[in-house]
Amino acid sequence: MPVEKQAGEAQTSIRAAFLNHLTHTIGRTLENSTPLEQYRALAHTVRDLVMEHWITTVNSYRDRDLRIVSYLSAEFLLGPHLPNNLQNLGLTQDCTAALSTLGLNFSEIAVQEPEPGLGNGGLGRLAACFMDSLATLQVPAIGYGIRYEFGMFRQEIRDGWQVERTDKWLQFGNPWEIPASDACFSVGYGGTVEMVTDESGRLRPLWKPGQCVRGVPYDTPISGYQTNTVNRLRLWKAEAIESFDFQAFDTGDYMGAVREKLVSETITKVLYPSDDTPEGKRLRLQQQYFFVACSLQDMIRIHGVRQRPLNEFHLKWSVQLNDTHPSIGIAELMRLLMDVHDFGWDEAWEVTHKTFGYTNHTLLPEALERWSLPLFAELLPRHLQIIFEINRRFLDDMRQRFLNDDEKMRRMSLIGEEGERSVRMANLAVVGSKAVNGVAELHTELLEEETLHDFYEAFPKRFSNKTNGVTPRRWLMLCNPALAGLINESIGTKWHTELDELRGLEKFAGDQGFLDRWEKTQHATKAELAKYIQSTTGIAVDPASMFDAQVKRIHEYKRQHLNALHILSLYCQIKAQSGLTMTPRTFIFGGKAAPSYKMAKLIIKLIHSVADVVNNDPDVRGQLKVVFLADYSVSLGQRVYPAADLAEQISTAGKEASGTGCMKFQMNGAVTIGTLDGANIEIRKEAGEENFFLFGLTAPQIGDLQRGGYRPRDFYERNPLLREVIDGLQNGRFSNGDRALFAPLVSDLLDRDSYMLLADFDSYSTVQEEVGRAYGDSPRWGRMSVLNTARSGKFSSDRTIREYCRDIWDVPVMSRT
Ligand code: Z16
Repeated sequence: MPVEKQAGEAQTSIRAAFLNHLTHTIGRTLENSTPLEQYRALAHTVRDLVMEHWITTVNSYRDRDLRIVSYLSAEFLLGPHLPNNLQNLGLTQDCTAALSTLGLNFSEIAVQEPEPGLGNGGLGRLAACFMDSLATLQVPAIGYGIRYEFGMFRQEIRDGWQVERTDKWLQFGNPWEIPASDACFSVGYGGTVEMVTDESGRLRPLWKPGQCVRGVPYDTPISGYQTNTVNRLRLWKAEAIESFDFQAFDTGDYMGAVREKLVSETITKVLYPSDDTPEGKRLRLQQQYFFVACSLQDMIRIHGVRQRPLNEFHLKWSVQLNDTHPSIGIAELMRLLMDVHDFGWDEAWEVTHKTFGYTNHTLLPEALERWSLPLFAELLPRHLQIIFEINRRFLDDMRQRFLNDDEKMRRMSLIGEEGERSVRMANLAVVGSKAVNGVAELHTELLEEETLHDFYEAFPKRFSNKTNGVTPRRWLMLCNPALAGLINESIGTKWHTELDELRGLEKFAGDQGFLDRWEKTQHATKAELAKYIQSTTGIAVDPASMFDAQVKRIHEYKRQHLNALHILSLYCQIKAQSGLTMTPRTFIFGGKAAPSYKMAKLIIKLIHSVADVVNNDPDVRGQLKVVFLADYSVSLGQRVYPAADLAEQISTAGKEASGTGCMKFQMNGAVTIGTLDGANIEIRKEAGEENFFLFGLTAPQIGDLQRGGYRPRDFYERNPLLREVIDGLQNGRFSNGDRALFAPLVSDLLDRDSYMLLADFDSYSTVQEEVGRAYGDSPRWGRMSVLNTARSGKFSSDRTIREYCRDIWDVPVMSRT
C-alpha cells in the first residue's frame, strides 16, 4: 500500500512538472504542442530530477576529498539521454504512465531526441560507457572533451552511394547541457617564445601567443544506475576573447571584429569524421590543444579550491588520455607548472609523469598520430621546446641503458626523422605517462611485442591490458527490455550491476520451456526491427529468417566486402542449382565511411549493388535478403544488437584493437562468427569454443603469409566459386553491365589484398555453411544463444572500470553489497 502510493506520487509529480515545463520553458499548451516540444518539456522535467542528485554528489565528493579521475577524450558518443536517465532514476514506468494519462506515448516522444553524435565509433562510445560505469560505481570523475557544434555527419544514401549531411544536433537547443560561465579559460596559439628576466633576475622563456581564444564549458550531468551519484561531462566550446573585439571596435573595424569571432569559433565547429586515420590537419591540432589546455586549467583551478599545493597535483588527479588525441597535455602540464607556476624541470616532471595514463586503441601504423614539425612549431612553439627537452633527457637516459644502440634511439625518439620531420604523439604519450594500456589481450600483447616493443623493454611495468567493456544498462536493459524482463524473472536483478550474475542463466540452457520463451522474445524483437527496416528502406524482411548483422565503421580491415563476396557466392550457388535451399537469411549492414576514404565508399556501393541483385531476383525466393541501414548511430545500434542472431566480427586477425560491438551482440544473445582478433578471442574463451564460429588465419599466420609473398590471385584461380563472384564483379554482372564500377576493388583484391580476404574466403564460407545448419537446429541454436548471454559478464564496462581504478588510477570504487 505505501509503495503504491509512492508510485502514484511520482506519476503525479512528473505529470505536473511536465505540464509546467511545457508552459513555462517551451511556451505551449498540450493541445498545440508538437512531439518535439513535448520531448523538450519532458527532457527538462527529467533533467531537474538529475540535477538534484548532482548537487548532493558535488557535496559528498568535497567531503570525501578523494582523488578525481579525469578522462580526456576528443570524443564522447553518448547516445540519447532521456530514456537512459529515466532508467537510472528508476522512473521509466511512472513517466510512461504519467504521459499516458495525458494521452501521450512515451516512445513517440523519446524518438524526437537528437542524438549527440560527438564521436566516430568505438573510441567515443567507449568513453561514454566508461562515464556510465564511473557514475554507477560512484567514482569521482570528470569527462573532458569538445562540444562540437556539428557532430558525426548524417549519412544519406543516393543511388547506393554515401552522401554526407551536416548534423545539426544543437538546432533546437540542448536541454541536457548547462553552460558554466564561472570557469572560462583562454587558450593561446602561435606567436613567439622570448627569453625574459623575471623579478628574481632569472632568465626564463615567455610564450607570447599570436592568437587567443576563450573556452566556455558546457556541463552534462551523467547519472549512475540506481545511485544518487551524478558525474560531470565538461565539453568546451571555443569563443572569441572579448578584448580582441574591443580592440577592433575602437579602431572602427566592427566587421573585422566579427570575423575574428568566426575564426575563433571554427575551432569547435565540427568533429573530424575519420576513425583510425588521423588527418594531420592544423585545425585538428588546434582542437586537441584547445580542449586539453582548458581542461588542465580547470583541474588546477579545482585543485586550488581544494587548497592543495600544486606539487600534490598527481595525488589528487589521475588523468587518462583516450588515445594520443589529448597527449599534448603532457607538454602543457609541464608548461603550466614551469612557466606559470614557477616549478623547476625536475619538480614539474615528477608531477607530470605521475599524473597521466595512456590508452592506445590501434595497431595500424598509419593510424598513429604524427604532427609535422613546421606545423607544430608554428602553432605551439613553447610546447615544441618542451618536447625537445623531454626527448633530450629521455634519449640520454636510454643511450646509457641500451649502450648507444643508435637504431633503437631513432625508433624511440619523440621526433621522427624519416621523410618530413614530425612529432610522434604515441612516443610522447608513453614517455610522459605512468601507465600504458591496450584494450584487449591480443592487442596489448602486440603492442608489447611489436608496435611499442622498445618502450616495453625499457618500462615493462608501465604496460598492462584493460580489455574494453560496454555498459549493460544501455546495451541490454534499455535496448532489449523484453529479454531483460525474461532474465529478471529467471535470475533476479542483481546482474544489472554485477554482470557476472548472468551465469545463473546457464542452468536454463537445456530447459526447452525456457528456450521457447527465449526464442519467442527474440522473435518479437526481430519483428520490431523488421518494421523499422520496412519503413526506412521499403524492404520486407522475415523475422523468422536468420538476422545476420555487421554494423560498424566501414573499413577495409573490418572486411564488410568479405561478407558481400560471400553473399554473392550464395547467390551464384542458388542460380546454378535451382531447387537448392538454404537457411533463410537477412543480411543487415550499417556503418559510415570516412568522407575521404574512397575504397570504403565503394564498399558501401558494393553492398547496395549486392542488395539490388539479391533482393530482386525471383529465383532467390526469399532465401536471402540484404539491407543496408543508413545513418548508423547509437540509437540505430540499440535496435540492431537485440535483434541479431549472428554477429559478424570478421576483421583480418591482428587489425582490430578490441571491438566493442561484438560485446553488445553477445550480451543480447547473438552468436558470433569471427576471426581470432581483438576481443573476439576473449568472447570465444568466455562463451566456450562450441558456442562461437571461428574461421580464418591467425595473426601470426597473416604475418608469415605477408612476409612469404602473398599471392591473392592463386586463391582466385584455385576456387571456382570465388572466381565466379570476382568475374561477376569484373564483367558487370552485379552492376547492370557497368564494368568500370568495381574495377578498383577487384584489382586491389587480385593484386594486393592487404587484408587477405581471398586467403580467408574459403574458411569463411565453410564456417558459414555450418552456421546455417546450426540455425536450422533450434534447440542447438537456442542453447548457444542463452550461453552467450550467460557468459558475457566479463564484458561489462563496470569490470573494465574496476580494473582501471585498481591498477592505474588508484581510486576506490563503491561496492553495493
Ligand atoms: C576508434 O574508434 C578506434 C581506434 C582508433 O585508433 C580511433 C578510433 Cl576513432 C577503436 C578501435 O578501432 C576498436 O578496435 C576499439 O574497440 C575501440 O577503438 C575502443 O577501444
